Parts: sequence; C-alpha cells; structure tokens
Amino acid sequence: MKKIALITGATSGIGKATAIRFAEEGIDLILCGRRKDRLVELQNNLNTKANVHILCFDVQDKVATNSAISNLPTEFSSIDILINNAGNAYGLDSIETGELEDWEAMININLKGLLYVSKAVLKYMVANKSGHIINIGSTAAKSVYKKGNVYCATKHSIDALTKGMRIDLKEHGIKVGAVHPGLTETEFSEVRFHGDKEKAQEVYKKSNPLQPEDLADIIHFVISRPYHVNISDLVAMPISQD
Ligand code: NDP
Ligand code: 8X3
Repeated sequence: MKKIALITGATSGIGKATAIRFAEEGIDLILCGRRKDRLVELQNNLNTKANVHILCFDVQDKVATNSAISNLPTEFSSIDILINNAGNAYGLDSIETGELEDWEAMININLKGLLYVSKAVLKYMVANKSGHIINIGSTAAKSVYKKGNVYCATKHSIDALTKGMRIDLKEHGIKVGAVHPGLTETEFSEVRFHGDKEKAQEVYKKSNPLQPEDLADIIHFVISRPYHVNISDLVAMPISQD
C-alpha cells in the first residue's frame, strides 16, 4: 500500500534529499518549509511516482503550523511517516557573548517547532493507530563542543524527547526514533554564520563530510524496516569526525 510522509525542512539539505529519495520509492509526500519557490521547484522536479502536496509555514508559529497540518486534503491526511527535520544553528559563540535572538531562534525552531509539528501530525496518527516519527537530532545531541552551547542543548533535548515520545506512543502503535547526523554538507553552516558563504565553505573543506544523500539513504532504511523493528537511535558521522 502507498505510504504518505510529511517532511519538514524539505527546501534544502537533508530534508530535500530525503524527499527526492522517498519520491523515487513511490512514497507520497507533504513537503514543508518557509521558502515557497523552492517547494514548488522541488515538487515540479520530483519523480512522478509520488503525489506531492506542499505546505508553506514557519514551524515557530504554532497557529500556522497547526492550521496547515490540520487542513490537509483528505488524500494526504493519513500520514504514515513524519520526518521532523527542520532546524538550524544560529551563531557559534561562547556562552557569554552569544546573542539572545540566536538562542531564541534555535529553541523556537529546533525544539518548540518540532513539538508543534508533532502535535498536529499525532492527531492523524493516533486516530489511525499507526505511524512512524523520525526526529533528526545530531551528534550535538550526544556530546557538546566548544561554542556549541545552545545548539547542543536543543539537540540534547531532542534526544530526550525522542525517548519520551517513543515510550508514550508505542501503545498507540506509533514508532518513534532519532537519526543523528554528524557533519553534513548542506546550507546549515551558511545559516549558522548568518549568510557568510566563505566561512561556511571552510567548515566542509577538509572534513570529507557526509552528503545529504547519505542521510536520505539511512532515513529510508530506517522507515522501510518491518513493523516490529524500531531503530530507535542511530548516529551516523563522517569517518573524519572525532
Ligand atoms: P539546511 O540549512 O540545509 O536545511 C534546513 C531546513 O530547515 C531548510 O529546509 C529550512 O527551510 C528548514 N527550516 C529552518 N527553519 C525553519 C522554520 N523556522 N520553519 C520551517 N522550516 C525551517 O540544513 P540541514 O539539512 O543540514 O539541516 C536539517 C536538520 O539536520 C536540522 O535539524 C539540523 O540541525 C540537522 N543536522 C545537520 C547537520 C549538518 O552538519 N548539516 C548535522 C546534524 C544535524 P526554510 O528555510 O525554507 O524554511
Ligand atoms: C550539526 C553539526 O557538528 O555543527 O548538528 O553540530 S555540528
């Protein structure tokens, strides 16, 4: 039977690569992000085996998030898979010099946004007594690095939240797990450095980082296991990473 996946952060990086991979597998898609032009472009270029619906909203806005997801057309409302991927780092500063606006953005997007999306999607999954949620964490969910402070805190929260969601939702027939990427070459560093492309490129230059397609492969593997198998916690990093 055809499956339906909702992917947040599908306009770039890991989310976009996962959308492309899922479409090749014939999974119908609800693609989310703030940049509508990119969503439309992706929709137009995806494998025609997949039906695609786009939703443009900011995960920080709980009313817009709930409204977008609650008003899905019937043919897209039986969501089987949720990939909670939208997220970013803002800044790389020591704690005493970090900007409040950067901290708030990371907490609001990475943690609260994930909760808003999950709550809206869970209405469908609980009613259907089935579903599979993958939260995209990070190696920053497992350890802390210099100047990573608030970003690492949001990702550690996702690690804890994933465990809590898994325990609460198994009695509703819903699987929950996390995929934790290490360094992956995406727009992540450009966003972290507030648009400084040169600084962003430096991050990936010598590290032979993971590519978004590597994560798409892994995420597809996780969602395609038999129902009784839940890969609850998976860390994937480039060979160069400590
Ligand atoms: P990108 O910057 O390439 O992609 C981030 C995606 O998140 C974009 O599609 C963006 O869409 C979306 N997004 C960001 N803020 C919002 C918002 N407020 N509302 C809705 N959507 C939003 O980075 P990655 O692909 O690397 O990041 C994806 C996930 O992977 C993140 O959770 C990140 O923390 C995690 N990760 C990344 C690693 C890396 O090294 N790249 C390593 C470990 C984890 P738009 O701007 O259109 O809204
Ligand atoms: C994103 C990768 O190493 O900057 O989670 O934390 S890192």
